[in-house]
Amino acid sequence: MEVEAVELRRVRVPLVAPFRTSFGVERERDVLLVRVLTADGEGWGECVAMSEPAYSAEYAEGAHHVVRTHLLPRLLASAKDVVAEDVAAILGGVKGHPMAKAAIETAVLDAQLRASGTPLAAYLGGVRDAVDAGVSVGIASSVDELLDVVAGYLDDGYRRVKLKIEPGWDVEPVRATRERFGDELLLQVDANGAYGEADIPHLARLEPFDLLLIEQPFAEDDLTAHTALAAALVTPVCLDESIVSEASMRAAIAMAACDVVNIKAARVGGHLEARRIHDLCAAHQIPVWCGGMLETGIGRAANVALATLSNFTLPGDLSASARYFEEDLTEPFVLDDGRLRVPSGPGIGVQPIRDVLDAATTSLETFAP
Ligand code: OSB
Ligand code: MG
Repeated sequence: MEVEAVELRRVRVPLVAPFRTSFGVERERDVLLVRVLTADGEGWGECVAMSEPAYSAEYAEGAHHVVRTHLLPRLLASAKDVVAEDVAAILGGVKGHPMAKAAIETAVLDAQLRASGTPLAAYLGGVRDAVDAGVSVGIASSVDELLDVVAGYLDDGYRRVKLKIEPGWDVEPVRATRERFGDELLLQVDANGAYGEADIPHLARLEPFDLLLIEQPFAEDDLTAHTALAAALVTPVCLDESIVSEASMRAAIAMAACDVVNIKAARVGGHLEARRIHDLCAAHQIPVWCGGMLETGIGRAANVALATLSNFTLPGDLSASARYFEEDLTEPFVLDDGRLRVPSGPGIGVQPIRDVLDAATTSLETFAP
């Protein structure tokens, strides 16, 4: 496939409500979109890096810079004949920046799959046409407020609830949620690395609440603490930030640092590496689920396609567009009996709505080989 041009577009989309985690508050999404243009058409990728380097080292402005200055020149030097399967190698001279690289790989893959008429889910080897929708619930200002928010999501039909936790907001909100909504609720928590190994006895106080998992309690680079927690608890330990590649997944398995994995394609450099991690986990009987980064419909479509792979056996952080935005950049994803339908069109299977996209755009640059 020949790449004729690449557009970099920044968009700003307000969230319907602030999203508070142990690492900060997000009020809007500042998103970098990559659009690859070829003779046959186009392809889209969403860079999920957030405005601050607080979830991981990447952030929107930095990702924009590294894409413009270091990644696109490499891609465009190979523009005459590029396929998605080669993008990681083409960009490999640049260390790190998986979210920036993933946005480019996805845009190339989308263009390639649109040209061949192949849906992304089919290309990846997906086995379902709808995926269970879970919802990630931010830290609230009171337990009563949290319970109201969770009740609203359960009325919407969400099949699983994840509570964001941090020291001072953990046992009480979890206990209250379990007591109010009962034993049947699929409930899990995510600390985004807010605890230390010394907190293991405290985290053990979550054991009575029958959580599906505890996600990333400790720092990204602290696998040994996760190993210690996994050995101490019955509740499964899940890694998010720590898994940045297939190699880091192998290390986590060798160290018995997790029982479950949250796979985000963007965190590991793209869908191809994400599929290798999925396959490795399947071979080790480690269930996985699809995480999210408050994506617009463009990134959401790509996430939903990934979640169709067979070992994605737990509900993902895959919510309807309305959970995030008043107006999404694409036709909204909606809940259908607590599930999201997998787009059936070629590539990611969704298209930005031109007027909405233009109204949200804060900058636009075009690059040619
Ligand atoms: O840790 O899973 C996370 C959002 C932004 C950054 C990190 C995380 C999250 C979420 C929300 O939990 C997932 C979503 O609904 O997109
Ligand atoms: Mg997480």
